[in-house]
Amino acid sequence: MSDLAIWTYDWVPQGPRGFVRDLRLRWACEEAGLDYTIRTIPFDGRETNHLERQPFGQVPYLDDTGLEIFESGPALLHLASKSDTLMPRDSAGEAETLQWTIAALNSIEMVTVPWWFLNMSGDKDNPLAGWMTQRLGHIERVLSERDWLAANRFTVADLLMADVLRVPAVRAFGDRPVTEAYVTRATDRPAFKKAKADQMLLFEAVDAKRAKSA
Ligand SMILES: N[C@@H](CCC(=O)N[C@@H](CS)C(=O)NCC(=O)O)C(=O)O
Repeated sequence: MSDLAIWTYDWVPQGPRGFVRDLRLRWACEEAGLDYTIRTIPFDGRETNHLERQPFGQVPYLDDTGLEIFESGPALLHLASKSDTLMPRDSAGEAETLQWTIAALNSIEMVTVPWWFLNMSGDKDNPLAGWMTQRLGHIERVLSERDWLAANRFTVADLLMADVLRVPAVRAFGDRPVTEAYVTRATDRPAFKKAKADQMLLFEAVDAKRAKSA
């Protein structure tokens, strides 16, 4: 058994399957060839059943031999510290990777997530639409000049940015062919495919168990 444990829910409904953020950490481990195990907490009671490990009642969190980290961003950076596959070791490459990793969270996901919530609520005049168009337009421009965000190669910054941008509603919002090609390029990677398939299998196994005992 590995000393690296990725914690997630034991089950989620169909909707979020393939998008629960433990996938980010699985993907990073797969890219870096790091051994890991998946540990779960009950989905039922999630609001309060693991607050001592994730103060917002969310997943994922990482346990590396007793070192516990919540929030997918720092957990990814911790994994990246273990492998130059995810993070270049030269200072310019590292700085560039860090800046785009934080940009994925703080300049893109900070817009896409609230926009998505309002969109889900059925508001046809989503007040964040203009902000989305502006931020995603900038990403389209940046990606038209390069295949990957930092250091001329795939890094943890691309893993995070692609995971933020691959949300179906975000992909369907406007027409950005360069970003679409980027998301496809990232999610065609075998490490992503394995991470996603494994997440789906975990939840499907619980469905099957529940169906049997019903
Ligand atoms: N900023 C957090 C967000 C985590 C998050 O939104 N997790 C979702 C699953 S992908 C969750 O636990 N949702 C349940 C909830 O918020 O109650 C991170 O990146 O780790």
